[in-house]
Amino acid sequence: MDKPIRVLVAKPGLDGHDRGAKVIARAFRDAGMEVIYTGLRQTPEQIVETAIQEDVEVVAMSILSGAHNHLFPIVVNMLKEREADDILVVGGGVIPDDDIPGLKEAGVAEIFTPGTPTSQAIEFIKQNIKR
Ligand code: B12
Repeated sequence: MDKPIRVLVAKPGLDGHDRGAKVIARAFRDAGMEVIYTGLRQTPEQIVETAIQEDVEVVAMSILSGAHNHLFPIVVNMLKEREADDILVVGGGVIPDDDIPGLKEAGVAEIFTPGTPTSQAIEFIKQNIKR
């Protein structure tokens, strides 16, 4: 049997919007993934360090604060610097459609906005992790 997919659900930024992160963490767990949730108010440095220490295959970031154009590229670039860019980075939260192409260009594999069924994110991860 395939080993379970290890995912870090991460909540960067100073805001307290953690419902989406918790919903997504539960959905990933129910789908058989091993999920580590960082908790609120993590810096990009903390997220990257945890991702490497925990040997995850996916970093799944939830951002509702409006700081997505700032935070996603920092995490993607730090993973590159640490030679951990085999980790798939996906994201979700309140992110305007117009910002999504730029985030993908910056290295975020996919963005899941409010109303998207969690099954879509699960399927995307299964299809796109690098094994
Ligand atoms: C509930 C809520 C709050 C609650 C948060 C409670 C909590 N513990 O989470 C409270 C009342 C605390 C709050 C406060 C504030 N909020 Co508020 N809040 C909301 C609201 C109404 C709903 C968010 C929510 O919980 N949705 C339910 C969850 C389940 O959905 P979700 O997070 O979107 O997640 C889904 C998807 O997006 C996706 N997803 C999310 N993350 C991820 C990650 C991955 C990897 C994947 C795959 C998918 C995924 O999957 C989830 C399930 O479908 C939104 C507006 C909105 N309609 O979204 C505003 C909103 C996010 N808040 C906003 C603001 C401005 C604030 C305040 C700054 C207001 C103020 N002036 O005080 C404060 C900040 C306080 C603080 N210190 O954080 C703004 C943000 C603006 C922006 N982004 O530009 C919003 C968008 C409202 C608005 N339209 O202006 N808020």
